[in-house]
Amino acid sequence: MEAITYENINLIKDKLNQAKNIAIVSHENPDGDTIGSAIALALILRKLNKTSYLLINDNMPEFLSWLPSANEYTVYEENPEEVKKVLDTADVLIHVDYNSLSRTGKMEDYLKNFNRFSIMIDHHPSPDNLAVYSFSFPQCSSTAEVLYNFLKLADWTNLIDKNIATAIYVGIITDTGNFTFNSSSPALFHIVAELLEKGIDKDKIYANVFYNFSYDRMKLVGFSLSQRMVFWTEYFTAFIHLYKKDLKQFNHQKGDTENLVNMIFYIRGVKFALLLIEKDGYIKMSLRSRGDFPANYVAKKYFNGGGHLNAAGGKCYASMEDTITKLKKILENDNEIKKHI
Ligand SMILES: [Mn+2]
Repeated sequence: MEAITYENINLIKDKLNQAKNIAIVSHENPDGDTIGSAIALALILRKLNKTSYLLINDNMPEFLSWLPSANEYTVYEENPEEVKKVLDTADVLIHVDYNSLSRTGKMEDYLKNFNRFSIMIDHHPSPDNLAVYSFSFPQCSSTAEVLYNFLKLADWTNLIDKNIATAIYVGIITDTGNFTFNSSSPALFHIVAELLEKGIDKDKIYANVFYNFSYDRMKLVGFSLSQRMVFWTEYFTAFIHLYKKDLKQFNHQKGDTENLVNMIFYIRGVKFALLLIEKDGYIKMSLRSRGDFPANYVAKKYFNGGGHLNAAGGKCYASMEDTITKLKKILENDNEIKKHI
């Protein structure tokens, strides 16, 4: 995988210009960044007279479905044959907001066999070698920010219209909790200024994305905070643990637990926050931290995962109770962690 730079951008542009069909893939369990960035890229490429296809493993949550072209995704779980057909005829494959094919769900095997031109646009650390060229910046807030920089490098920002700017903005605000984390670079705000100049309605976008709970979801949040949250003050650590039966009780829909983990930081003094969700045979974990507490270290060393310093994910192949016991032992005993609490 070779990095896309000022030196080779014209070669990349030539490759894209020669292509007819371009497949753009978002990661599974999609968030606003992978969807917003992929849609923005698809719309840019259409302006360059390319046929661009949006592919994904599974359906997107409701809070993103209002985005322009969101309904154009071909969803592998619904229509695997169509996804295969697109990949068979695509001249170029673009991976958006992931750096490991394991993030593409059941599409992984088909993507693995793709042997034509490919690009990865992403901001996660430690990328796999999954494309011919990569545009990868772990220091960026979001893939949406990385994509904007790619468009700038390619001299294509003039193609950004209000819809494209809206999609990019959604990626930025969803990956930064509306500028509450991972978003301190002046460069990011210069980009936001550019997007505002393209005519985005930032308040309406905020409302579409964040004021979008179902009644059931709001009640699940209340239940999680009042019945399923534990604060270990001595470790500056708090977590929410949800059982399958809890999700069922509140008629859980995809995306309903999104951002729940970040609400824990409303508590004064929390440095490390976790969301534990019971799945078949394992506990799915979202780990968040503040300051220099390394959430990714805990995820990687103990919970089969990884991620950014302040935002990571993992899995524990144990019961809820054993997962919680393991977590407590880590906080008690790990010397790297003890430095931070
Ligand atoms: Mn992202």
